[in-house]
Amino acid sequence: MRLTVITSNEGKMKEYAQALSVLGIEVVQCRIPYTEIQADTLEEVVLNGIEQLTAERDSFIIDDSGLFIKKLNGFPGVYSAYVMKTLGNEGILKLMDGVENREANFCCCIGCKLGGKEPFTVSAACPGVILRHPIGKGGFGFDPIFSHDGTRSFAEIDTTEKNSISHRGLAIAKLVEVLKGRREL
Ligand code: ITT
Repeated sequence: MRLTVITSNEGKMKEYAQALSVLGIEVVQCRIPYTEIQADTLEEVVLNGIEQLTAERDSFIIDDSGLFIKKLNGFPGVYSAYVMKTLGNEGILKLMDGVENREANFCCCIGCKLGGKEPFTVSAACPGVILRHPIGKGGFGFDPIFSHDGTRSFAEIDTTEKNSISHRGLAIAKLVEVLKGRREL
C-alpha cells in the first residue's frame, strides 16, 4: 500500500516513513499548502484541512500536532506552528521561567481520506515535561525542550524510540488498526 502524507514538515515525514515502512506501507510526501483554521481543537483543524484538500487529492493523510503546556493553560496548543515560528523554543522557555510545574502533553491528530470513503481522524497524546534548557541535536520543532521521561529530550532519542512512545507514533499505530479493521491493509 502507498500512503500520501500532505505535509511541509520533513521531521514528521521521517517519523511516518519509519513507522509505516516496517509494515510494508510506502509513504510519499506531498506539499500542497492549505490553511490551518483557528479552532479550539486539533481535530477541527484536521477535518477542515481534509475538506480543503479533497478538491486536490483523492487519498491522503494529514497531521496536526501541538504542545499543550499545563501551567500555560494549554498554550501553545493549536497555535504551536505559529508560536514555533515567532517565539521558538527559547521563547517557550522564557514563558516557563520560574514555573515549577512543567507538565505538558504533546498531541497529534491524523486525518485520513481514502478514495470515496468517509474521512476519519485518530488522535493520541504523550505526557511529559518541558525541560529547563534545550538538549540534543536530533528531532525537530519542540523536541529539544520536551521530555517524556523527565530526563532525555525527544531530540536525544532516535526515530524508532520516539515512535514507540510519542503522540505521533501512537496515533500512527491507531491509524494502522483502523486501516486493518477496514481491510485497507
Ligand atoms: P504541516 O505542513 O504538516 O502542517 P507543521 O510544521 O505546520 O507541518 P503542525 O502545525 O502540526 O505542523 O505542528 C505545529 C508545530 O509543532 C510545528 O512547529 C512543528 O514543528 C511542531 N511539532 C509537531 N510535531 C512535533 C514533534 O513530534 N516534535 C517536535 N515538534 C513538533
